[in-house]
Amino acid sequence: MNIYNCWLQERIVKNTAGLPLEKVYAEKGGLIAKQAVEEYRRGVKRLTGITPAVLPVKAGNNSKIAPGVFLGTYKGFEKIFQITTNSFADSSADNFTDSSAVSSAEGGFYIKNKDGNLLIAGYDDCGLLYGVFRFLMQLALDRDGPFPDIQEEPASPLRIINHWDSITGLVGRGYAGRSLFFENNRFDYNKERITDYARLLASVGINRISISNVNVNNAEKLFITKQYLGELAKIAAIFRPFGIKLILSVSFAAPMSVGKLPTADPFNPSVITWWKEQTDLVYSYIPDLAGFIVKADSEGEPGPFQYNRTQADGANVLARALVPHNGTVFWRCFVYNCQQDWRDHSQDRARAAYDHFMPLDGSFDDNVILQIKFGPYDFQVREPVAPLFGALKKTRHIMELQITQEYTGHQIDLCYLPWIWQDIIKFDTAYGPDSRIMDLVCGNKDTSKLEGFASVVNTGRDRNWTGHTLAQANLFGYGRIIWNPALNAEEIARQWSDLSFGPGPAADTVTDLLLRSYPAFEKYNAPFGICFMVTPGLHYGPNIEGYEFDRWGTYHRADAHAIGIDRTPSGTDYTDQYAPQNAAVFADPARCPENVILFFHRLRYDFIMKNGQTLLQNIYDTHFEGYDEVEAMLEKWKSLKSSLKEEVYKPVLARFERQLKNAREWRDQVNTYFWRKTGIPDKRGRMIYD
Ligand code: GCV
Repeated sequence: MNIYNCWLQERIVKNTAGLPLEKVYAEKGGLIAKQAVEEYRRGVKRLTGITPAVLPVKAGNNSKIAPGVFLGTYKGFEKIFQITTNSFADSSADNFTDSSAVSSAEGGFYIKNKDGNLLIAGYDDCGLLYGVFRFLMQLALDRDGPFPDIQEEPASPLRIINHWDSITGLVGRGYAGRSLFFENNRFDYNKERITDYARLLASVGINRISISNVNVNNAEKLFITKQYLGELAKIAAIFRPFGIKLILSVSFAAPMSVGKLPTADPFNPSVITWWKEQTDLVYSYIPDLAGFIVKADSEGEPGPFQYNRTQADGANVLARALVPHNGTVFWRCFVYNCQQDWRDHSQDRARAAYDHFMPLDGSFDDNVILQIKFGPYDFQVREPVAPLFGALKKTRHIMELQITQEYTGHQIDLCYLPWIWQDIIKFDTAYGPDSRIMDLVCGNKDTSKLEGFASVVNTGRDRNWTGHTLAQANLFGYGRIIWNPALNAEEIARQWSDLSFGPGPAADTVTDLLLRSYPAFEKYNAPFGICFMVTPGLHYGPNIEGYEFDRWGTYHRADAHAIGIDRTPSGTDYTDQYAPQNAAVFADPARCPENVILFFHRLRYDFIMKNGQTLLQNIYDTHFEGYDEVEAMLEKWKSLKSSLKEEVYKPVLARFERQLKNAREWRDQVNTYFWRKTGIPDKRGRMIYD
């Protein structure tokens, strides 16, 4: 494994299917189609050593020419090979109007064996690019036997990466070195590396990217001005051939901070005009910009509340400025009171997103997309799925995930996230039939307004991109699972390990480690969905009462007898934000899924759980087990010493060693905390410190 190449390793494979790889016949196409041909050429060279000759596809009969791989479009191949693509959605079904909305047929492709040739066809140029990457993935997996026919369409039209990078070079919640794009208060990047990054992202289907933080600081506020737009246009140009469009983070108060107006009130005529003119300027530099992302009225970022306007009023003023350019506003729903008084039990932060946004369903313009964190809090190791999903009927929206491991181990601890994403994606919102998140995202866009996913990414300037080399699996897994939510975490782990290490015993071991990592992490972390027992600010390592008397609204309120917040109708009634069937399940401790039981209930420590043990005993047991599992994972990694290069083996070993220390702190601090509170010992007499 070469740590830089991630899942696009150079490795000679067998081509047992005997594919005619040497000749590639390419239909004439635009920028992205040309990139697809280039990716074919590079990829085949990387996997076989062959440099394919690129030849044009001729109209009419191609049967007399030497067999080869044909790259083109459904339309083109319909004529040349009489292949009908009825099974694919018709382009006329695309009734969206803005550049960020795409019908799921867009990006679709097929790979088909035909008379000794291999055809790779895209519904559009992006589809061709994805088809080429899918073909290369299949080739790299090096399976025996004939090359399979493959046909795919992305489940999620929007597949977004958000960076939280700052122009200083610092990456917000970044654990893989400095920013790929910025350093020292300016744009500073290696063009070749950004091209490689675009390739990696496109190879797993990413089609949108924002490169700077949603907390828009002073210099980044000026990104929408002439001072920086030229630089941004250059970045957009690197991503463009890979089918990835830029999204720009903007500040709601830009009319004041940038435009020097006395107000940012969305109803003020000069504010409306300012946004229009500024947006026109932005698009004169980047005509295919996907739009703006906005964090408003959240954690100190300005927003419409300041002017007694709603979130819809705020979003719509930007949306209207974007309409002439087919742009979209990605408006985040992370709106909550971060100045709460811990003494006040009447407020419940978990309710905030639904309380703010549900009454506005239908008030947002068509080119506004709400970006909603997957859970009601903030990317915790385990949270229920946020109740806005399934409930929103008239407002376009996407789900926000976090690949960067803010609360899941800082890319020091191994924590394979597709494990939790598959649970989220399979969650049934219980609004009628076919109402799992995966059904909603794949569903008819007239009835389901869930259009995809955005995720805060885990990459930086570290040579291996992700700090922990095995955390590459999370970036890969994000792309794969949102492309096809029917894939399970196990298949994805296996694919990533085989592609990265080459199929074989090392890949088997790595797959096993990935799959064990999330359950182990969850066990030694905050128990049963209680959330926020982390070190404040840093968010690594335990601090059981770190947020308990603070302003952030994330309390567990443990005393000598019980822990948790009652979020049922007898408490804050958060459960009522769910569809009735789910509300009933969550409100009933006997039926509530145990991995989130402490999110919904205040329970006594002697509450008996499904395994017949008390809650307290389960807390003790999971924390001992979590630590033991990390110990076993470390040993397993050591077994790979002789089969891996040092640059792969050693840094991961060092991380496992740190993870073990972290798991020990979690185990002992959590267990001691509850032992001190309750005075009830561990039934099995294991060591709990006083
Ligand atoms: C960009 C959490 C993080 C912040 C982040 C915020 C957000 O609170 O700790 O760093 O800020 O989420 O999603 O806006």
